[in-house]
Amino acid sequence: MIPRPRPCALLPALLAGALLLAPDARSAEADTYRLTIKDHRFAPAALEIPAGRKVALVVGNLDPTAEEFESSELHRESVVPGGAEITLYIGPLQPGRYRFFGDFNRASARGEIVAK
Ligand SMILES: [Cu+2]
Repeated sequence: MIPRPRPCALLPALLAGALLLAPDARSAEADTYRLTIKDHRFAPAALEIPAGRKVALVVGNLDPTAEEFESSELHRESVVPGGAEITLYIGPLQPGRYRFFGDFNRASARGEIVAK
């Protein structure tokens, strides 16, 4: 049995915040980096981005089922519907590794942002 995806209680507040911030967050200067979800895994599992810069992170979900991109270290939690993609803005980050996972498939969907 696959448990029905259930977003964390925090999600509505985060979504509301994202909507309020959306116009301001669409910075034309942010470079874009991509993550893909397929078979409940993230690719690449380690994504390198420049430290000290805000970047756009496009998360595309090739699976037919929804996934939730979640990272307490990046303070992000967003549902990615099946067959869809979302754009998150992260950074500027200190150099380091920031883990993330798919909250609906925690066993397989894991990765990290490597800021250099
Ligand atoms: Cu979650």
